[in-house]
Amino acid sequence: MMNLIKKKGALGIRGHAVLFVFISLMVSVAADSAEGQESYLKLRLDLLKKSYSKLCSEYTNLAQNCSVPVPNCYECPDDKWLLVGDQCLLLETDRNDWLNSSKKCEEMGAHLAILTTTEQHEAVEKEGRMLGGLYTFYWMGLTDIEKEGEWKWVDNSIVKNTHWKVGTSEPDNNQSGGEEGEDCAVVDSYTQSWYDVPCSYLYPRICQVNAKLLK
Ligand SMILES: [Ca+2]
Ligand SMILES: [Ca+2]
Repeated sequence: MMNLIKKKGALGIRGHAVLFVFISLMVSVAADSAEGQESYLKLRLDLLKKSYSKLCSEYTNLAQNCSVPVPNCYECPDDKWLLVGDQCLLLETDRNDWLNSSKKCEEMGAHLAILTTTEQHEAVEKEGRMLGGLYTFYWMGLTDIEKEGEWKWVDNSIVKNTHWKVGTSEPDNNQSGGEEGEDCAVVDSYTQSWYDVPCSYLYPRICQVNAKLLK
């Protein structure tokens, strides 16, 4: 028991150390030149992430001796990815049709995004607004290409909570883009709304992969 208390104390000190590093970071950034800030921030961020991973790992190990529930700690493949819950999302801005977008995600060991939560949509909006650019629509892993009107995610799961654009007839399988209609879905990152569009259109994409559980 004493060992446990000692370990808890040690963790608290480390927590304060991380806070101190964070405050130092903020002060240093204010004093730095604009040119040096980006590389400096990146370096400090890398260090903080390493500290976070280490603390998470230690905390999880410590919690195994206690009866309290502990949130799991996750990490994404690299800094480009957004950690949302236990998933990693990546908004890629080069434009491709749906099939090639799907392949490009697969080449990374990922898949086109399966957006099922409010938290994921909010993360996409935040990142989409930060990226800006001309195209706010991003491919998701959602299609009704096998059977018209039966929308499925790329893992073959049926869509439960939909975010189709409110106040319109989306998904409308509109044929103005071709007789094949609209069998692939995009999310408008700015409004978090879904639209069906022709699969041949060129859009940026969102890839998704399971986050790695830190142990
Ligand atoms: Ca359709
Ligand atoms: Ca449509």
